[in-house]
Amino acid sequence: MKTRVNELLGIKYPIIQGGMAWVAEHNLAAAVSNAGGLGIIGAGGAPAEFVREQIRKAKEATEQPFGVNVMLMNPEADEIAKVIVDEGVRVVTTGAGNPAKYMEMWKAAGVKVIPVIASVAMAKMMERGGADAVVAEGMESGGHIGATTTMALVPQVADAVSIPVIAAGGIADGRGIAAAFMLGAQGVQMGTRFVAAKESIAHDNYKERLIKARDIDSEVTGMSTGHPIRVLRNQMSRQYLKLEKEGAGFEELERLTLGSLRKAVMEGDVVNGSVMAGQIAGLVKKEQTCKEIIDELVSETEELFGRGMPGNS
Ligand code: TUI
Repeated sequence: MKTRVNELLGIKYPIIQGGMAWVAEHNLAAAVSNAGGLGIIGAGGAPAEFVREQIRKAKEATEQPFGVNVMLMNPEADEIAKVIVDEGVRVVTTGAGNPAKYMEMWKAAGVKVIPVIASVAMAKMMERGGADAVVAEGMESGGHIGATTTMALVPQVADAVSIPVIAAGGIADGRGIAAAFMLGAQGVQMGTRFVAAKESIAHDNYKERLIKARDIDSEVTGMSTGHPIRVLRNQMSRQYLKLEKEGAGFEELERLTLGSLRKAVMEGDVVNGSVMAGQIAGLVKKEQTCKEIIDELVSETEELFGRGMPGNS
């Protein structure tokens, strides 16, 4: 399972773990990297110094490359961007915005830059700005999403840029990976499946809710505010959608969700918290170690491709 992405990042398999706020901390990132993928520390809304500690802990736990995801709405994004350079992080992914203003600094420091994008226009802009690859993230993903599906987005992005395209959104097994390759991707990024990993610090209630989820349990809140967020349906999402339908303003809706991801991930409040997960949650059936997950993904994908596997030609 070798593509340009393995080479670019110095990893065994072109499988990247999503940079999920609260969930993607150093334990998960190190476990994914030790299993041959690329683990990512999700900075989410965390302060820069907290991110620095996470990076240091991950370095102690793995010799393999790992990355940091910068959620660009974080008020400390500028400081986090510098911490990444200071600490010698090899790979950065970005989400929920345009990372153009950090690109020069990261490139000069030799950091591989992989923006997460949800449109062809953004992918082209990132390539022009010097990105090493892009993650094309479809609206099947959990959390903050764009408007296009993975099936439609990935081939259009693959045609529009010459840097490697990493597919994300709705992928949780070897069939998804094989499909992504067929669409022109050279790697995949997966979040939801890794939330249920043994090494994931997500509360047991969160993991159980995810494992119990059916195909139709996914919902998008915030369509009206310009911040659409995909979650698993619960009391919080119902309340949110009700208020949204009644024409509630941005501020009131923001108040409702303030700290709600933390509440679900850390405290296990899967009733009043935001249980962010992708549409593929229904496919996630059990808790496994990152190594078990990655070994299974690789054998499933290789089974599907046989000797026609990318990189084996
Ligand atoms: O970033 C994500 N997913 C996220 S971030 C997040 S943290 C959060 N928590 C609570 C409320 C709000 C956010 C949870 N999930 N995915 C990557 C992604 N980036 N998807 C879409 C985009 C994106 C959107 C707009 C990328 C670029 C962009 O550009 C806008 C611009 O500046 O032109």
